[in-house]
Amino acid sequence: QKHKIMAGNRTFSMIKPDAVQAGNTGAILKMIEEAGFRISAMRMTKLSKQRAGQFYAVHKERPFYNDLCEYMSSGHIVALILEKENAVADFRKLIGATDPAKAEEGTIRKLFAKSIEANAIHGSDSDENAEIEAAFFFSKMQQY
Ligand code: RTP
Ligand code: MG
Repeated sequence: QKHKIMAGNRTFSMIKPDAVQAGNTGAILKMIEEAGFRISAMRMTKLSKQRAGQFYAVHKERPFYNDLCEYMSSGHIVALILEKENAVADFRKLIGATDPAKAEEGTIRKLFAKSIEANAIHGSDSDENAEIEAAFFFSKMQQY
């Protein structure tokens, strides 16, 4: 059904190749739903290295950029649009720190990440980026 999408009430996420490969997709989706997020769009796909590079273009000058693009195109990913009040901040809290060694107990990265790079899941870092990233994977018609 159609309903109003309000800025600030949604985020974009991606279950990354290490987590999909390890068979943790279902467990991660369960944690996301139990934390009160509604899945409003979901798609399993695979990124080419070039497309991974576009998604993470903000990091193109960073030393880890090439490795990151190789890794993000190494297998299937699951793209998600998630709805909840205060979605961006609450979701970053649910996934935990980038480096799983620094992630809090009970966070998705603490439970499922393999390393600072293969860290199981992505979460948008601002409302603006959530909209840009959602549009990267889903047409407007797929966003409800
Ligand atoms: P994300 O964008 O994927 O949600 O992760 P994040 O905000 O927590 O971390 P960010 O700084 O945006 O980095 C993006 C992704 O790059 C990989 N990374 N590798 N080898 C390294 O030192 C390193 N640092 C970051 C991770 O996959 C990270 O999530
Ligand atoms: Mg980031």
